[in-house]
Formats: sequence, C-alpha cells, structure tokens
Amino acid sequence: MSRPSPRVRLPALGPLVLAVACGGGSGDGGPDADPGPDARDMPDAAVATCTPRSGTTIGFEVVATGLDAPLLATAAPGDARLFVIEQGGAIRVIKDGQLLAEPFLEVAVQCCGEQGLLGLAFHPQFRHNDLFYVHHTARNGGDHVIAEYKANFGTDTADPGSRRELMRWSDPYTNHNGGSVEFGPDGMLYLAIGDAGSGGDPQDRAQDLSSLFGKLLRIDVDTRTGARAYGIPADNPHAASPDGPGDPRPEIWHLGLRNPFRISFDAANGDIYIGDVGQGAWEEVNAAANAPGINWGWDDREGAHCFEPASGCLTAGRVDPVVEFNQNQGWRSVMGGQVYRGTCFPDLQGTYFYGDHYAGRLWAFELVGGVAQNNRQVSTQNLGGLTAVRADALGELHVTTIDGTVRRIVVP
Ligand SMILES: [Ca+2]
Ligand SMILES: [Ca+2]
Ligand SMILES: [Ca+2]
Repeated sequence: MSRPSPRVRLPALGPLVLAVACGGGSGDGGPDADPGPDARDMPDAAVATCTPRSGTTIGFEVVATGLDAPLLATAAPGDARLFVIEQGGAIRVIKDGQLLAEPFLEVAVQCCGEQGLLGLAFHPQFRHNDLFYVHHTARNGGDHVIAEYKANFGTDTADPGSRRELMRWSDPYTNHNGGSVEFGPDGMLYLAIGDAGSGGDPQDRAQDLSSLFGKLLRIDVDTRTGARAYGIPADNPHAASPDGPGDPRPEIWHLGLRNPFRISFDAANGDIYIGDVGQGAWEEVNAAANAPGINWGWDDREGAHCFEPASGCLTAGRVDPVVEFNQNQGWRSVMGGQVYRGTCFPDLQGTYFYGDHYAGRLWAFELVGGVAQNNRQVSTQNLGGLTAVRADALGELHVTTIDGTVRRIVVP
C-alpha cells in the first residue's frame, strides 16, 4: 500500500469539510501538517475527482456486481473505500473501483429472511482508532448483537479477534429486527431496533419504555456507565432510570417504531430520517430535527392512520410520517435513504433519496420546515430489491440491491 509523504494528521472531517478541502490539495504539509509520533497517514483519503454537473435528471452508474445479498454500502469518515455488508456476514471492500476478493471481515451470523448482518458504522475517529460497529443476529437463537471490531491499520482487513460485544439480547421472533447502526453528528451511536416481530406488535413493545424493541437507541461507545460495555449519554430522556424490569431503559432515544430497517442523518444539519416498514397498509418515512423522546406512533398508528384500535387510537404526542405509501401502490417494505450532500451534482443538494424493496424505483423529496416537498419518483428504472441508499465519505450516494449490485446515483 502506497503512503503519501509527508505524513499529515487530519482532523475527523465530515463530508462537507472534505468537500471544501478537496479542491486545495491537503497533503502538502499545510497548517495541519504534524510529523509527531502519533501522526497517522491516510492511505485511502477520499478526494473528489468529479467535475460538478448540473441538472436533476437521475441515472445510475454500476460500481460493483457479484456481491452476495448486499444490505448496505457505506464508508468511513474521510476514507475513499466503500464497505459493503452482505447479509450472510461478510463485509466486502470496494477500492479504486474494484471489489476486493478478500473480505474486510466475516461475522458469524444467523441468516437469512430478516436476519443476518444488518448494520455497519465506522467510528467518527476511525482514522485514528480503527474502530467500527456492527448489528447482527447471532447464531443459535438470533440474539441481537451490537459488536465493536478493529481494522488492521494500513490494510483492507479487520481483526476478528478484536471483537467486543457491547450489547446482546434475545428476540422472540425472527422478523422485525430493524437494522441500521449510525453515528449521529453528536458522536453517539444510534441503533434502529424493530418491535421484535410477529405481526401487530402482540406484546405492544414499541410503546413500552421497559423494552428495547421498537426503539431508536442511543449509546456512547467511548465511555462506560456502571457495568455496561458502553456509556449512557447523560442527555438521553431516561438516562437516570433505575433500569429495573419495569423501568424505562436508559438507552432509549425514540419510541414507537415497527421495523426501522434503514435510518440516516443529514450531514448538513443533523436531521434524522427513519424508513419504517409497515404492517398491512402503509409504508412510511419519518424525518425531523433529532430531538430526544420522539414517539413515532406504532402501534397506535400505522403511517398517519389508527392501527390499534382501528379507530379512536391515541394520537397525543405521536408524530406522523412526512410521507407514506399505501401498500396498494406496490410498496411493501420501505427502504430509508439519505440526503445528498455531495459535490458532483450540486442541483441535488438537500434532496433525500429513498425507495422500497418491492417497488424497486428511486424516489426523492426535500424536507422544508419539517414538511416533505415535491415527493416524486425520480427514475423509471426498476432496480429490483433495494436494500439501502447511503452516502460515501464525500456525500455521493450509493444504492444497494439484493441481487448483488452497488450503483452510484448520478446526473447523466
Ligand atoms: Ca425479531
Ligand atoms: Ca399490538
Ligand atoms: Ca409511525
């Protein structure tokens, strides 16, 4: 692996900062240059090479094929590589346009259906500490596991022996596991967890604060609280809960979710977007400023409608989605996406792209004042089974489909 010289220590740049930096050539010993002993170079620095293209017509460029049931293509901050999770447990690397034969890591998972390797997130300081996090279902029972691993610095592999389990809990049903793990702009790790499963949330867990199911959880991977292998952020709504069997779980950030398979943050303003897969009628996307304690309604509400009971349900304090699709429209499993904050296609700035695993076509809207504007289908091409729309380190968006393909969203 070639290494740039001189060594330059870079701060943990977000995509927007990178976009500014990429025009100036940051590797020549500018003010950030630091030859100190803790300096780490950046062998795979993300640098924009595109010529910005105007227009809002959407097309796709195939980046890789031949993956085995990819569920997400994501990136580490400031890192040019794409990391693709396969449902069966492998993390694959796309580097310089090539899918590497050797996996980054192979995680032992219970698969498949709605189980497997479901989420991947890189520590905001990955460049300095090599740490990343996965959410998967465990063999021999399907427990939910949140685990930390360490990459082997300067290589395209990780160390299986570095595995550290942060959380593990059992799940009575194989479905509705949620999936995403994502770091927020606050540096906290968010975990999107489904309502456990079956149908109609039979134990009403999504509204039960003593259950981790049907929640967005928020933990601090850099600290420890009590005997936990992670920290409880002091500003979580129930951070001070005694956490007995009937007490609110201090990890809870949001409640009222059914099966939030894909979530994301807007890199420009921190807004959160949650695609929540529906029961029998409505597919929904939720979006808002990322305030604590939001109740997204399930299972009192499905979309913007009563679910349990079918009329006269609780509505107070429940937040309805910004868009919903009736399943009669062919939507049966919404795949939340992400807001475009790249530099190659400036007219796409601020647009949220998403879709549905069964409907197969890409849609988009802009969130303005908390309202989804101009929600529209942006491509007639049926991509097949969408599993994610996620930004790389420069903010360019990649679509994964279950047939094994990774495509970049482009303006052709
Ligand atoms: Ca489950
Ligand atoms: Ca119920
Ligand atoms: Ca909802």
